[in-house]
Amino acid sequence: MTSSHLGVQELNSRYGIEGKVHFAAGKGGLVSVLVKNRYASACIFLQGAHVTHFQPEGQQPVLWLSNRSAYQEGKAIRGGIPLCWPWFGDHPDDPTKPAHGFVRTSLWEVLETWETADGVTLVRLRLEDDEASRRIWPNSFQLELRVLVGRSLVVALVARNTGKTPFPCGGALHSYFLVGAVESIEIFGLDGCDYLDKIDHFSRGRQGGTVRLAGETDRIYVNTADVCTIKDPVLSRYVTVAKKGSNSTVIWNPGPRKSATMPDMDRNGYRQMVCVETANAADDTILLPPGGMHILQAEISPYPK
Ligand code: TA6
Repeated sequence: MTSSHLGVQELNSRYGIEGKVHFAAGKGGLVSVLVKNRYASACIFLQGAHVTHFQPEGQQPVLWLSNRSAYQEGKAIRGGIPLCWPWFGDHPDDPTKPAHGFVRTSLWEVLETWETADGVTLVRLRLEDDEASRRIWPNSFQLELRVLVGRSLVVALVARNTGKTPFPCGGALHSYFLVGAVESIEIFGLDGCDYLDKIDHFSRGRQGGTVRLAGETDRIYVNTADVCTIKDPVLSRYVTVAKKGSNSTVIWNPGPRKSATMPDMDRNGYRQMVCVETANAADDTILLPPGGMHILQAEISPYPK
């Protein structure tokens, strides 16, 4: 029996770490793993291997999480770090397939929990293809999510092609960040980068200077591996998003109009969040050969002023 079908009691007996790592049936009965160590606390739902919370000791939460999210099987949680894989956005050819792929609503299994000598917590989760996934996407794969909870949060999505034919491998760590007021933040690291503007028919633009958001913003910055930094004067902090294995960075905020149409978002929820997503989208999607492996990693570090 894989651990994704284990009950909470069995998960705690196999993978719990006294006072540090605990499994519980969370909202909607969805099982989550709660991490608390000397540096921070975090929460990861087994559905979607979805990190929903990361809060360093003595600081504000770093990730934004909607208080109207549906916590039900098969429905993506709004906020935190949804995993978009094997494609980002709408399926390139078939609009009937789920946006952002299918792994963020799949049930992942626990591989390992572990504490390093200096008290950082590691959680490893796995997902493999099955009949259900092959009906949506006819490829054999193995995914592993590695989460390191310390002063920073490291999230690494390791994808392996376990089949006999190459497959296109796109996706994103679709990170939602808590901000004091979205209209007051600046995002450094994308100056001079080209982007595709989703709200203007994916027209191509070029970023001049820092990114400021006024109203709905939905841009795929392409061919950039740079670190992004969110400067938040209201919460008096910087948050850096350093990445590996990613050539796209997506910046998204739904703005008031779109936010009002989203059932799992407060009317004004958009004001306290911004997505800075570690992605491979559009032309940055890679072709993963049989036996190939790709790691998509974000290291999220808050720096209170
Ligand atoms: O990453 C930005 C985006 O592609 C937006 O266009 C918006 O659709 C957002 O993702 C959220 O998508 P979701 O399927 O989670 O509602």
